[in-house]
Amino acid sequence: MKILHLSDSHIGYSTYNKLDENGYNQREVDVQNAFIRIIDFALEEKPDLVLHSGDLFDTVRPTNRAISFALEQILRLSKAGIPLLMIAGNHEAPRLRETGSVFRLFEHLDSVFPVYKSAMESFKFGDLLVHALPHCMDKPIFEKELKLLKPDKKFKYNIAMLHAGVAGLSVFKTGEFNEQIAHSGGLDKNFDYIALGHYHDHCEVTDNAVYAGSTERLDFGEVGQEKGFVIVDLDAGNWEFHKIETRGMIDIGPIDCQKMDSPKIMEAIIKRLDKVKVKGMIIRLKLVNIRSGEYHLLDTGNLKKRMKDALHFEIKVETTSDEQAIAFGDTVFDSLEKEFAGYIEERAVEGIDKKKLKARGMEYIKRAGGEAE
Ligand SMILES: [Mn+2]
Repeated sequence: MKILHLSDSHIGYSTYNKLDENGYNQREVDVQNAFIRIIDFALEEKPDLVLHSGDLFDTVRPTNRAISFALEQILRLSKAGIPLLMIAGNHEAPRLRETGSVFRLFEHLDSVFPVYKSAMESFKFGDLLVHALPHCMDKPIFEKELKLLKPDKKFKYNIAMLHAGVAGLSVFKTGEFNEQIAHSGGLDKNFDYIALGHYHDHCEVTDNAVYAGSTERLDFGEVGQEKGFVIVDLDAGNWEFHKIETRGMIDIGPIDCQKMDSPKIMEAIIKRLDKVKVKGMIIRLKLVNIRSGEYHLLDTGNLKKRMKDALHFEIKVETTSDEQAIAFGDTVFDSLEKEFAGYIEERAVEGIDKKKLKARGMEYIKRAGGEAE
């Protein structure tokens, strides 16, 4: 039996300002193309089952375009008679019950099995039993359901699937506010395979537990990571990662500017930029220990011109005292928390306790975080 395991496709994700020839956000299209490549592979290789370990969509309420794209691609699998079992991840799990889950739509398709109800469900595929645990909002429920992930000896093969961070000798997590963490000791060694989702860097966590990784790079934290999916051969008892083609992302530097004036810094930057391929790439240049006076003297117009064929170019500056991100073409903001804290700091609000206002604001930001549009 052959299983195709993929995860964290984040359909609907978009960033930067570049549009493709049809007027769609280029990164949104890139994310879609990565998904199409994997469905193409599935149709060609015809695995017995496809597993998607969560975060099929980037948000709780995907756009109509994101939903129709996913539907179209999943229908291709369904029509080919290749079963798809998918669990909801933290990105598509609604915090409020009345929001409902977009996964419900997929219940109407033949041989598509969406799992999204904060409970473990198991599914038979011939000799194989798959125990699927979607993301659960409540930690106690997650922990209770996690304990139900046990192989059933009546079946020749058992697979577990979950969307969570794993903590053990190493820790695999994203730091998102609503993530769930499983202890690696709690993952049963007797499963033939544990299909993990959530952590975006493909890796083997224990002998039998594997993160497929995300199918495209969603931010510079994923620079240098290979993207793709895993083919599991249950009869042979092994698995193999298949890399797919994705858009290039380069992190240049850091260039230490401590002992340089602006002409010297410019020279160092151009030397580095000349060495990289620019066309269609996502590029970040890091400057550290730069005095803000020197930074403002840099000929950024020249840099912008040099990098005009890049899909995105930004300069990340770490001045000697604080850190700020500066982008060309796009505006790059810090996290909402940081932006808000900075705003409160620099405003004098008469008659109001700044500390209290900051604490209250942070609370609202945290609360709103789970229902991001
Ligand atoms: Mn994810």
